[in-house]
Amino acid sequence: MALSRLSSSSRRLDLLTSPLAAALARRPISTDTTPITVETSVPFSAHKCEGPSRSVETTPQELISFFRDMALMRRMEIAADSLYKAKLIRGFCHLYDGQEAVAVGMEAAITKKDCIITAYRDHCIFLERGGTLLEVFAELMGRRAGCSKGKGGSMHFYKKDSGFYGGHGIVGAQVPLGCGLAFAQKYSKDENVTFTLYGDGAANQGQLFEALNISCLLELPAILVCENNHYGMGTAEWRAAKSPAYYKRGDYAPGLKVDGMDAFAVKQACKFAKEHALKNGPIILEMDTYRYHGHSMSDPGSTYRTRDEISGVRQERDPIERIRKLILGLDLATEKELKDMEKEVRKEVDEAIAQAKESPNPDPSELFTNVYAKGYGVEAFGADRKEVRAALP
Ligand SMILES: Cc1ncc(C[n+]2csc(CCOP(=O)(O)OP(=O)(O)O)c2C)c(N)n1
Ligand SMILES: [Mg+2]
Repeated sequence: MALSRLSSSSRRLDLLTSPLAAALARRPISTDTTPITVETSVPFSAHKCEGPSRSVETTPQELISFFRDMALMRRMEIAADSLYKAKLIRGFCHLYDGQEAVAVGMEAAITKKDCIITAYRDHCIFLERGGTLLEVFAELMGRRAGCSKGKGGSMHFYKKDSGFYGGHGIVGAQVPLGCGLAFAQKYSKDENVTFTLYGDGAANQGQLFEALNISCLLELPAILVCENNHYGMGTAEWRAAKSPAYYKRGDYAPGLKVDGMDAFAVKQACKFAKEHALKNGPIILEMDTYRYHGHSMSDPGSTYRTRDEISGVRQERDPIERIRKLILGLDLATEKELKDMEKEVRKEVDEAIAQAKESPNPDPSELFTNVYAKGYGVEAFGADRKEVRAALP
């Protein structure tokens, strides 16, 4: 998605700083599709399948787009944190910084005809599916220009025209829905798949196993993606799961454990999973990832884990820093060029926030629209259920 957003200045990165870069200079990096192979950080662990190769094909164009997309996501989430603290965002708000590689790697392996459905940590998935920063910030601030017209807020982002089905606040509830989307894909023989994202906390719910069972029986193109950030609110995975090896928890369903901080490992795993699911049915991908923020804005995130743990992950496994090192190692851009790109991203975010603030609140007449099925009427009662407060047609 980011390439389409690159401004003309960043499209023409100055590449005349190294021999390889000089050779590449005739082609701007953002359109350079020279094949490059990179290795995943660690091998995949596979359950009931042969995992994919660690060698991943990429291009300078993709490397730069991964860097830029993740930098944009990181900045967007940090800006959301500030807006929340300034009380411009209200209600629930769950941030995704740290987990960005899952969003960009997955998108790089699939098309917009493939579906994605997730829980409440949904801002970055929406962006990667082609949503705009304005739609994000306006929705977060409850403004009309938001992707759900300012009526959904942080947990209810959707983009049906590019296969993004939300944005769900009830833990685990999106899993049977995702399997239903895969059922529709198989029924209409359209050769696409559905990626259903859920957390390590959700991974222990009964509905997941029920949905997986029927999906396996029907050989649906359902890919279950457990984003294992190692905590469900303040509960560490080992306190909630007898076996935290989530990629094996499908028992009869194959699974892969993936370094979810490595966008290329994610891309390789998602490509593999798509091919597998179209031929054989469900597969589980466990993405080993980490959230830097607390669970939600009401959680400082430091009472159930140490500051050393958080800073250790930042230093050793950060998904953006990994890509930065690859770009610098391959001499595709200079440190300054990457810093400039980050500055540009920051400006883009600030501009979107300013625009979102200009957008009005939803009209009061919208209070009951998109809530109840049209034409059935609705009555709303007071808390004591005696006094009828509103009766709509
Ligand atoms: C059915 C249900 N139970 C409890 C909650 C409260 N709740 C919200 S998020 C959450 C933890 C989920 O953790 P995990 O699945 O690991 O996802 P993460 O937040 O780490 O992305 C809980 C218990 C809820 N929203 N829905
Ligand atoms: Mg979790």
